[in-house]
Amino acid sequence: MREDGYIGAVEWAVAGRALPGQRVSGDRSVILDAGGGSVLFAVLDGLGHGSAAADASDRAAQVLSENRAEPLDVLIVLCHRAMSDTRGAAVSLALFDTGERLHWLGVGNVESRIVAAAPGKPAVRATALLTGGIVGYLLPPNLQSQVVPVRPGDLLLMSTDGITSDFSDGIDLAKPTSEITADILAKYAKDTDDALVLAARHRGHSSHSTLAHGVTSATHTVSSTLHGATSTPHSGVSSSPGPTGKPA
Ligand SMILES: [Mn+2]
Repeated sequence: MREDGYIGAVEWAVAGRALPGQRVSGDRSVILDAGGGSVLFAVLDGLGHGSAAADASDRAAQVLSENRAEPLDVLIVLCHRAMSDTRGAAVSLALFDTGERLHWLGVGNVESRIVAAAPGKPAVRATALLTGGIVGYLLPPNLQSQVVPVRPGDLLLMSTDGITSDFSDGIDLAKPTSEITADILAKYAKDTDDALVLAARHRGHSSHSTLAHGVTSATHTVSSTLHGATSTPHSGVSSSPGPTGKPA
């Protein structure tokens, strides 16, 4: 599966595929014009794989589409309520606003990061703080989105755990996002799970694109605490999703 396009000044692309041997992937992406010049991206990984996982992801995609102007924490709660009779899913949201900021919030093991030009080779400038849990089954008690400044050309990458975590090493930022996502899928998809990667970058607002942001934004490391919960929701699924936290 490959898709790409533009919404306003934001260029995006997605590449994904089902677990080898399966027809249906439980991984989904959602790309929405959220109004007022902002663009909302979501990457969803329905628990497990196959059609039941896809049902969970489809439900979340529908809720996001119907409520796209709501704040990110509200969107997670709305998805959670609507998905209570599904397997549940990992859900990560990222919103480019009109002020060259990115808002992001994730529950479960979908990674989001910003890759930016740096001396030598591109570097990961920020990583979304993920909270453990499963949307539709168990939400962490405090959902709070983070805000990171983005400069024109910075690349947002969101990936399900069917993509190995070290994929950002060899990225060529000069390439279109459609080539970047296709390359990542080809080189870093695991044989044991559905896989999906989304890339997006803000091309800048014409009148503001020369404004420089400091490179001092906090670089958050992925931390997956469930705030005290140590149960193992759903069979075999760790409540502390690390790089290998959630089995296929
Ligand atoms: Mn997965």
